[in-house]
Amino acid sequence: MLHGANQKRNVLLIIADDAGFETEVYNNSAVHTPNLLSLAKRSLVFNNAFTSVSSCSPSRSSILTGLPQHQNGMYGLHQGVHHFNSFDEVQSLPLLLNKANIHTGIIGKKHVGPASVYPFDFAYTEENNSVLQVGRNITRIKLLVRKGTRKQRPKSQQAIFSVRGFSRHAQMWALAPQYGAFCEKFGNGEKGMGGSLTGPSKIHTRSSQGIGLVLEELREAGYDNDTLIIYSSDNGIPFPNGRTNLYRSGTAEPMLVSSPEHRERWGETSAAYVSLLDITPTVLDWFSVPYPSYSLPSSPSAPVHLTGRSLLPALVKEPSTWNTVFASQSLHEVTMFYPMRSVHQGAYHLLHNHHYRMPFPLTKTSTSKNLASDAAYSPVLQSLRQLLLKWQWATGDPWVCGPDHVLEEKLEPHCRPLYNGL
Ligand SMILES: [Ca+2]
Repeated sequence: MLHGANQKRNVLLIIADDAGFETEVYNNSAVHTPNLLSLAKRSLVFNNAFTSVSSCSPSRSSILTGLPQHQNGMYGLHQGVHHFNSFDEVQSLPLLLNKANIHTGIIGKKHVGPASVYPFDFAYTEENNSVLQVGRNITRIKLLVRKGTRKQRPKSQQAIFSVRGFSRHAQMWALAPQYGAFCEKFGNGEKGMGGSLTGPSKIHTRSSQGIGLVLEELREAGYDNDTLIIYSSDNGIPFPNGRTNLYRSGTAEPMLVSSPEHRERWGETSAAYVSLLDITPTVLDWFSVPYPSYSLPSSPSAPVHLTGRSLLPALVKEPSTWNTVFASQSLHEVTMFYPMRSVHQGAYHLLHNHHYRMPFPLTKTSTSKNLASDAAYSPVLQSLRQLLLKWQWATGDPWVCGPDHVLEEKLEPHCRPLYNGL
């Protein structure tokens, strides 16, 4: 996409933590989210948006690199003694924007590393502040946005402000401790467990209030007509069948994209299948920054390229062929190892559990009927398997040969049998 060299453009990326569809934008009448609804009226609202991984740090790294977790290296949660990190050589979105002389900022939950891969010029995150203040205190968030947007910068520079706050899960526990430390009692059938919407709806209403404050700051700073705004979440809601599985309930995300330069479809909905892997290519397209050509040492034979796409064309015309998204999950915390890969194409969803012989306690029910053993769907199954394998090879997936084979990269990458009797 072309634009004049002196034209200023900005991006505001709002990632609500563990958010679902409990908003008026998605026709939930039990919660009051007027500011989000107002943003939706000048956005294209996607009804089939998916995260590529249903876990905080892996998802945030995928959003900020355009690479699935198995390719960027953030296999699990970043914090704590296990400190999962993206590979040192990964060319992330903030890194590419910095190189292009575009000012970047982040407010709220960051939860990715190392710092050298995710450099932000303006950062108020859990790394240097209380996450309660920068991720949940909406007044503090508003003041930080004011500070960031009004900071004097050379005219040639543009800005991306990634407000990644509005953390929800701890609030959920705090507001409803009777559900248990991990909300494991929510909706379990016991009296009082899951009947009330009061606690969760308070959180969504407060998120919407925060978004209203942030957008007001943007207007006050004069960025109203040159800012691309993207609203989404990082993973499924933190309830059973939500976060940490690759079923639709764990991966479907709200997604609003608002561009002042593309008003053709404001207030409309899109049925196109889109992924959080599309955010990096979308922002690069908005700024006309090309993606570099390089390889990662972890997978020298698979040159790094973005498998997502820019969403900007969808803001003008409904895409007719966007019907496929991929997902890849390996770990949440280090002990929660459930390697899965999936491809979702139209009505069909192939979910390949690499450790399918292990117990899988993360989800109690599937919302779909399992057609894998139905001979009538064998051609569909084969086609999806091939599609998924092709994506795994293209993205340098170290798990591509599992569980019965191991990937050997010497000379030509290939799968060698483990002879493990499985
Ligand atoms: Ca999260």
